[in-house]
Amino acid sequence: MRSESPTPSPDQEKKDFLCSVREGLRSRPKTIPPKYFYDAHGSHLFDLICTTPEYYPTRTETAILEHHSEEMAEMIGTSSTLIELGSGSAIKTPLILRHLSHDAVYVPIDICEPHLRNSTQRLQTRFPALKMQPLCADYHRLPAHAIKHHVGRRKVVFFPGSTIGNCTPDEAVTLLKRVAALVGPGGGLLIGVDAKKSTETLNAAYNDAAGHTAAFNRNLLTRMQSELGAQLDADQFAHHAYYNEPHGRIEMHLVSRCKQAIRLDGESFEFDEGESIHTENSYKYSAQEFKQLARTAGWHLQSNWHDENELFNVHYLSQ
Ligand code: AVI
Repeated sequence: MRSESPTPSPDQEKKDFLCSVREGLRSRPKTIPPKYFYDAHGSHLFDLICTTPEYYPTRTETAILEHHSEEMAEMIGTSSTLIELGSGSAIKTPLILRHLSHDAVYVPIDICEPHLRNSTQRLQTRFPALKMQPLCADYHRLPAHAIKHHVGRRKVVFFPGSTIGNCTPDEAVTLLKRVAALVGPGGGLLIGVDAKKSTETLNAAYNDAAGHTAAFNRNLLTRMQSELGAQLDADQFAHHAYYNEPHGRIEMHLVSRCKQAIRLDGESFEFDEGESIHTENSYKYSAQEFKQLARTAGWHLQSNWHDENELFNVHYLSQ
C-alpha cells in the first residue's frame, strides 16, 4: 500500500474551513457545506448513523451488493482499476474486492486522512495480493489526471452510499462529468442512489432515536469552536431534518433556539430565534430520474439492481 498525492496541509484545510463558514454565515439563508461534517469524530458519528434501525440506506445497499456483487464485478472487469470516491470506512468495498483478480488495483479517495489510512490498512490485511493506492483528497476538486500510472487499464469509479444525493442536481451533473473525465473512454461507474419513498420513512432515517444524526449535525458547531475559535453556544442550536417533498430532498438544519450571535474571526453573525444554518441536502431519485440525470452528464445506464421494496438503487453506467 502506498499513498499517492499530497494530503492538503492542515493550514490550508483550516483556511478553507474558515472561508467556507464565514461565507456561509454571511449568505441568506445561512449555510455550511456538508463536507465539513467529516473530521475524524464526524466520520465516526456517520458510521454510527449507518448502524441505526432508522437509517435504511446502508443495510439496503449492502444487501443489494451482497446479492449481486459477482455480476457487478464482471461488469467492472476483474483486472480493472477500481477508484472509490469518499471511501470513508469502506465497509461495503470488500463485497466487490472479493471478486477482483490479483492484478486489479484499488484506489480509495477520502478527505479524512486517519479514516483513509485505517480503512486501507484493514482492507490490505484482508486482500494482501491486491495493490492499493490510497489518495487523500477532496474528490470534488480532483483533476482528470489525478489517477496516474493506470494507462491501458480500465478505470471504474465505485461511489456507493448515495453520496451523490448530497449534491444539488446541477452539482451532481458536474461531478458525473468529472468522473467521466477521470475514468476516460471505456470507463465505468458503479453508483448507489437512494430512492424517493414515504415522508415518514425518510424523516425517521434523519432523526434517529439514538441521536447520532443530531450529534453529527451539531459536530459542525464543535469543529467551529475547537478549530476556528468560534464563540458560540452549541446547546442553543437544535438539529432539524425533514423531507422537502417538492424538492425531493431531505434538508438538515441547525436551528437557533433564541436570538444570539456567533463570533468568528472578529465578525459577529446574528441569529433570530428560529433562524437556521442549512447544513445538508440529501436528494432522492427514482431510477428513471437518475438515469436521466446521468444521461445529461454523458453516461449510459447498463444495469440497475434494487431491493424488493425499491428503497435504494445501484446503477452501473458506462460512457
Ligand atoms: C453521506 N450521505 C449520503 C448521507 C445522507 O444520507 O445524505 C449523510 C447523512 N446525513 C445525515 N445522515 C446521513
